[in-house]
Amino acid sequence: MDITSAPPEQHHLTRTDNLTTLQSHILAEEAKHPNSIASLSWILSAVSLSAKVIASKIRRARLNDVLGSLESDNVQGERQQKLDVIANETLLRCLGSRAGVAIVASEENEEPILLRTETSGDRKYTVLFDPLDGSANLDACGAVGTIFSVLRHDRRVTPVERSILQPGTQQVAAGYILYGPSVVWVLTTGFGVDMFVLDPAIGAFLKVEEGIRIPTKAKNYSMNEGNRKSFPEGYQRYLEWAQSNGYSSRYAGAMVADVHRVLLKGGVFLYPQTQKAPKGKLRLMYEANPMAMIIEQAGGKALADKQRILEIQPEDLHQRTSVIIGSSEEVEHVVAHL
Ligand code: AHM
Ligand code: MG
Repeated sequence: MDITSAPPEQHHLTRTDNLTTLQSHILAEEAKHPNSIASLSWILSAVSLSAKVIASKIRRARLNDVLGSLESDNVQGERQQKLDVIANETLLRCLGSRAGVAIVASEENEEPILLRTETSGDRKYTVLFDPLDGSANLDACGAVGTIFSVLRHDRRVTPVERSILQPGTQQVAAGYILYGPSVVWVLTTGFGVDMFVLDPAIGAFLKVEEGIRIPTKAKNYSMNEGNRKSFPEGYQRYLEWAQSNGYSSRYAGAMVADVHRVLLKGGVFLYPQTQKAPKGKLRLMYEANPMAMIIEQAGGKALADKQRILEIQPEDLHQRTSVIIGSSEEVEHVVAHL
């Protein structure tokens, strides 16, 4: 959009022509939450700051020699990339200073970090995140992302760690940042889904689309077919059916990139149970739940086999789940074969 090039009489500014930063959008969203206070805005602004820092570190990763893995595994038993640790620390440092954050929990930390307790009348939140999803793509300059979920902190629940274990329906906000050819932020606070792109020239996320609706159908599926032989039979039947019906396969190997494509173009993203990951590979609380909230808010569906992901009662912070996320008709096609 170049509002300087057209002569004034040709300007017909509509609402989406206006320049809206993420910051001003967040403030407007907060006003829609009757019981929220400014702390939610401050939390989202901390995530925004983290995203800018992480984006710039990723861009310079090869130059600064921070590609490749460390000699350590994370709590999931997965080899950590150097940038996993850098992204995690960035989020912890940015969120740590915000008074509205009671607890942070990350894929990279076994235990949640208790920052401060709530005093009465002072609402606080728990922020969960996967700091760098799909980080195995980094060495090959592939897309990666950050996924986050915000829950209300209920100080009446003890022990405090248990207060985190809320179903996805309780999320106050959820989103992801995709570090691809451009840096894209997709956000919901429960009133639809909006999209922002980082303008590196001014260092701000600008709104490019609001009220995104996922196409109801599209002949695309996104899954790691290398695992096909160890999928439960229903998923194997679905693949047979899709391949006999002219479906295309698209798989980036980073959930953020794959779900983003499904959100904009339609289709279905799947990660079923496999022999190696009998409960599924993806984490419920900071991968599946935020993505499920976004896709549902955009009019799609998000299931774990036949159960709605957002209704699963978590028993463990790092619990895994199978995932079927996408266009409502495409999710139904999968379920019909289970
Ligand atoms: P990560 O959070 O450790 O990066 O793992 C999650 C990633 C997802 O982004 C992606 O969908 C999936 O793992 C890819 O797994 P696979 O290599 O088994 O296809
Ligand atoms: Mg991940």
